[in-house]
Amino acid sequence: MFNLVIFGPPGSGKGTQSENIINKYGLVHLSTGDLLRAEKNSGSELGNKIKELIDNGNLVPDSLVEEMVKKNVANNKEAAGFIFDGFPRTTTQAAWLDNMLAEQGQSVTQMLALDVDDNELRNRILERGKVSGRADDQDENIINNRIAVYHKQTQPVIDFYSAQGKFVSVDGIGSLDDVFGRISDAMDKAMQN
Ligand code: B4P
Repeated sequence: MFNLVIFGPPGSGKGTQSENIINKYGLVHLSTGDLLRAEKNSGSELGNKIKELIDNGNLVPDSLVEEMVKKNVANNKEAAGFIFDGFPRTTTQAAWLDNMLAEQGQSVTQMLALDVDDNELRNRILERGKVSGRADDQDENIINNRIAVYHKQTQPVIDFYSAQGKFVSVDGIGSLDDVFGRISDAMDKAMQN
C-alpha cells in the first residue's frame, strides 16, 4: 500500500495536485476539506457548527475530522493506498493517523509538503474566490487567519514526519505540470525503496 500525506498551507495546491496523483497512481483520494464542506452543505446541525469554523478560517475539532477519516478508510478496504489531502493538520491528528493505520498493519509511506510563500497563497486563494463561492476564499482577513492558523497549528506536523524520515519538501511554485513532475519524482523514488 502507498499512503501519501499531501501537505501544505491553504491554497498551496493540495487538492489540485491530488487529481493528478489519482490519475497516475490510482490511489483513493480522501480530502478532509471536501468531506467537511459536504457536511456543511447538508444543512445538518453538525454542518452548521462546521460552517461557523470553516467560514472563519479556523480548524474543525480533531475528533470530528478523525471520525470522518476513519469511516472513509473503512469504506475503501480494497484501496491500493490513500492520498490524505488536508489531513493531518495538527500533530494530534498525525499521531492518531499513525495509530489508526498501525491497527491495520499499515503506515504513512511519505509526506510531501508543497512549499509556497504567503503572498502567492493569498493571490491564489483570492483568485479562486472569484469563482469558488467559498466564503473562506473571499475575505482577505479570513485568508490571513487561515495562513496564520497554518503556521501555528499545522506547520509543526512537518517535524512529526521529519522525525520519521518521511518528510519531503516540494517546490509548489511553477506550472501545474512542473509541480506535478516534482511530486511524481518524489513518489517514484519512494516506491523504489
Ligand atoms: P481545504 O479544503 O483543505 O482547503 P485549502 O487548504 O484551501 O486547499 P488546497 O491547498 O487543496 O488548495 P487548492 O489545491 O485548491 O480546507 C478548507 C478548510 O476545511 C480549512 O480551512 C479548515 O477549516 C477545514 N479543514 C480541512 N481539513 C481539516 C483538518 N484535517 N482538521 C481541521 N480542519 C480541517 O489550490 C488553491 C488554488 O490555487 C486553486 O484555485 C488552484 O487552481 C490554484 N493553484 C494550484 N496550484 C497552482 C500553481 N502551481 N500555480 C498557480 N495556481 C495554482
